[in-house]
Amino acid sequence: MNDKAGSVHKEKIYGPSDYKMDFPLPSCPGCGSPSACKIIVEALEELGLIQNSVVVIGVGCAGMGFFGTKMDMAMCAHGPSPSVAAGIKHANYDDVTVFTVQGDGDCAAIGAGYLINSAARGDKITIFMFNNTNYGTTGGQMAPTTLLGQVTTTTPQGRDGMAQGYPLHVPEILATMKGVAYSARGSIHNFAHYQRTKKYVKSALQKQTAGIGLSFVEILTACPVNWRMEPIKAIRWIEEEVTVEYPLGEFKNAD
Ligand SMILES: Cc1ncc(C[n+]2csc(CCOP(=O)(O)OP(=O)(O)O)c2C)c(N)n1
Ligand code: SF4
Repeated sequence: MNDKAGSVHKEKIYGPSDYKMDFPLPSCPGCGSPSACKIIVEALEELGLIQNSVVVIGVGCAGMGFFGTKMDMAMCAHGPSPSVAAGIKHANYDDVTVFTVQGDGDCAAIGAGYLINSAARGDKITIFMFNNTNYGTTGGQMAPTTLLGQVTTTTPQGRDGMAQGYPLHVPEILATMKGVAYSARGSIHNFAHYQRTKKYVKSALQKQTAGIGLSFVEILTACPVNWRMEPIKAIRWIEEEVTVEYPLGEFKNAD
């Protein structure tokens, strides 16, 4: 880009990746999950960690972007990804960067026990939870993260706190735990947030390298199909509604 003084300012935003394959992803149009996976791949490449990383994905849409990479991967049952990741980390201790990519249902509902105990142990792993406010893969049922008033296939009248409980704020909860070194929530609904979230992802991975404790990043992602919205409207909905319930930022950054 030419600035007014006529000098040329070029900043590399991102380039082709050695780790991405030309692979047709099974995600729906406008889905946020592949972009969130891409942030993680970019962060690993920029930190020089990707050659020695293992991704652990649960069952769901969230981690499917990693099928389009050449990375070492373990896919495990719905819920226990943190325990599988901790096992891989213990077996290869300092040498490998191990992280999970989980949906909000996987991580915060069926996997909540695994998550909390991994955090309590201070496992030296990183957990990425994609919050699309519903169970995407199985047709849009209510998740712990579903907004109050949000219509899902299991809350056709909208989620009612008195009847179905209240939205769960996972990084805020984890930030209170001693075993957790880093906890943040980012979004990718515009480019500024994409870049900010990439910083959170990098900070989380660096905490693991430093061996300080468990690191966690929630990433808000769009699920236009189950939200019954056009992709552009889904992006606006994240800005106007989802970030109100789920504020963005770092909740813990321990040395
Ligand atoms: C033990 C077990 N229970 C239930 C399922 C069915 N199941 C597959 S994916 C899924 C929901 C996934 O939702 P989420 O974790 O939020 O991820 P998303 O698809 O939205 O990324 C469920 C319930 C399963 N595969 N295994
Ligand atoms: S169902 Fe939702 S989360 Fe799953 S691929 Fe489609 S848009 Fe993405």
